[in-house]
Amino acid sequence: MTAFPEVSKIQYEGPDSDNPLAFRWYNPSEVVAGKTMREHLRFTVVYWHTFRATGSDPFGGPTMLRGWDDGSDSVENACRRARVAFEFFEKLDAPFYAFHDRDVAPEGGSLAETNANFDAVAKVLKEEQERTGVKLLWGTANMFSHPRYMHGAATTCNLGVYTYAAAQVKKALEVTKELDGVNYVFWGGREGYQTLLNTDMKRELDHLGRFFHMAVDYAKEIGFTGQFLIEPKPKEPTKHQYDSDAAACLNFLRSYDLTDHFKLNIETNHATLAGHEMMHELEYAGMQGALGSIDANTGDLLLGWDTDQFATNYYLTAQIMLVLLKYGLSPGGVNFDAKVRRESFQPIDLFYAHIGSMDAFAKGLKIAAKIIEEGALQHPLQQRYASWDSELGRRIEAGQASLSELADVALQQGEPPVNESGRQELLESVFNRYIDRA
Ligand code: XUL
Ligand code: CO
Repeated sequence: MTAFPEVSKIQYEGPDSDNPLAFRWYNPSEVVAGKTMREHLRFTVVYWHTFRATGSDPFGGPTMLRGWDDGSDSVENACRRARVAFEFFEKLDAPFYAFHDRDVAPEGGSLAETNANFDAVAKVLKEEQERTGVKLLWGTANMFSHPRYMHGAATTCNLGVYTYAAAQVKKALEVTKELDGVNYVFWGGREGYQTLLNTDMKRELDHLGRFFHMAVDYAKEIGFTGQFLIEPKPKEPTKHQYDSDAAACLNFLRSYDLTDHFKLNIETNHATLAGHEMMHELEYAGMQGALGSIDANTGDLLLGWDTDQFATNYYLTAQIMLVLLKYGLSPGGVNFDAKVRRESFQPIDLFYAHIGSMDAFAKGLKIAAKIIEEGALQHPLQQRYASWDSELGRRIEAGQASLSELADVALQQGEPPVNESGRQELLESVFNRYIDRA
């Protein structure tokens, strides 16, 4: 059986190629900044958008043509879909994939039946991983779609639901381990609130902290050594998501003594919903040693919600790769948490979308590597802070100076010397020059 008969394995053909089923920039074995592109980028296909999105929206039904999927909730359909997914990963030459428990296997009539369904599909996933060499970047539990989670999962007011969520994460951890998952993600879709009139925020956050500790303990118990990740997002579905941005997540992790066990999975569209640039979120996580992985997508600033589009803008991908080269990404990956538009309903569009974004990230990597190699931004940055490289600057940074001492210096020096220009416009042009050249 082949679901994509018109596609053979996507090859690198170089920037001059007009073939939409070839890479123009992503050349997996090409070495950039000391590593191959494959090692740097660790491209990952998401199961939920690519194999479960139907194209339906609040105004209309499904549009996607997916001939291999009979639309049923049977385990048989789920297994067939899994094999198609691996044909796709293989032809795209994507080294990783990621899933929620409920993307890959259907819920059954009871929790025990649901777990059995998950095991049955996991068996196929394992077989396909072994056949193709494609690996699981991360697993996660969907604790937001089912109505039982309407008040939250790990922050619910309902103990029975909390218990159910715990069982779901336990199982998802077991399956992620069984499939050698490199990470395990928590995105708290329903972990937030709509109004404080009915919400005990402190109690909910305490429960969330306990929940994460139990997950960490259980991972240890079963020997799962993958990295735990939290994915920040500020709003949608709830008005106030607890994990609203990188700073909120890190503050939470620190408050509940979890920083040793968790890093962050930063998503572009979530960053912009939080009113930040992706680069800000990456730098904030990176500077604290907490940059784990990225969900690579983009929003539409004119729409302003979580549109999960494929990123094709070199300016964005180069900015992202600048930070990833600085802090590194492994054990994470460039995970395409992105979906084709409702109008892009043909299976071939899945290839066009991924190829386009893989190329954009590969080009971004080359731009960023050149900027770093030539110190194009580093030298102006060093110069800008040069006054701090003095004896006094060093003493302040080392915590050896006092306000009185600084006041004495200020009295002697008089009006501080005028600083150099910030040169933002010049630096933006420098950035563009590298986009042209890479
Ligand atoms: C939701 C989102 C999720 C997470 C995994 O906005 O990004 O798909 O990536 O639960
Ligand atoms: Co995401």
